[in-house]
Amino acid sequence: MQHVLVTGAAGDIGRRLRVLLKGVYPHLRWSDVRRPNDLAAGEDFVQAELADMRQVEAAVDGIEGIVHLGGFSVEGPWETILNSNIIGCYNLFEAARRKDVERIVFASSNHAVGFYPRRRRIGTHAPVRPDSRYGVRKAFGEALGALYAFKHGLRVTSIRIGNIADAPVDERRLSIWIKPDDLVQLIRIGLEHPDIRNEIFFGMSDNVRGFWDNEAAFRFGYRPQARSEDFRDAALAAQAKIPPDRIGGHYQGGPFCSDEYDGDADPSWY
Ligand code: 15L
Repeated sequence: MQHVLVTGAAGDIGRRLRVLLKGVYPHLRWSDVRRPNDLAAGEDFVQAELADMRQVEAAVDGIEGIVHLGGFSVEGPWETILNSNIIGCYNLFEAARRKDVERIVFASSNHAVGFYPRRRRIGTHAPVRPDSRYGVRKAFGEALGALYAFKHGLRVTSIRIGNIADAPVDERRLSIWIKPDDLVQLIRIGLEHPDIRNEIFFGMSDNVRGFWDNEAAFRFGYRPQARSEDFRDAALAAQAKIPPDRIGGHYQGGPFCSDEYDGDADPSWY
């Protein structure tokens, strides 16, 4: 793997990867709708609006592997999700096909399955249960991944990222936290492992409270180095200051589930 494009370069994960992927691949290209303000001289950057197919094609030209972080990274109005995330994600996969890109690592999210209760441990065979329009767009990206893998021969890895941060910041994050270095390990499996066709991994570190069975990632050699439990006391102390949330506290997706919630079911049924 020589030529790698990372979209969403100006976002939080993009900024972290600009440090952590340095020197890992001979040619790294970064892309975003706006130029990161700390771009170093000599860094290859292509400005691209994901909703514009011609700009996306220019960004992927000459690239072998893509890490697709781009798009709106939390819940948002439908028009925003539709343009930058649904149309944008389609453009990215379709441009990759047209330009003979070999691999895509798609940054999916825990919010594609956020409406599973925390007490249930799920694997990647559980049907999606998005908790937001944002979660729906992540499920859509995973579906595109399967289409382009099986119909067009791309090698696709979707990583359902929990919460990337230097440390888990509350009780829910003790279950879903991923240290940036562990995410790099998963990304590298997606870009390099010879047996990838279309895989879904959970993006979490070694978390004893994890909601997910990450068997697929382990099968491909993932060995997370960080343990969320090392931060337990601070995370639980922070949790004690957060007001209780009947719906968000029940489901894996937390506040993404309670936001705009007007269901009338007793959440304990699900
Ligand atoms: C996500 O997918 C978001 O991008 C991030 O901002 C966090 O909210 C994270 O999920 C989370 O669930 O903590």
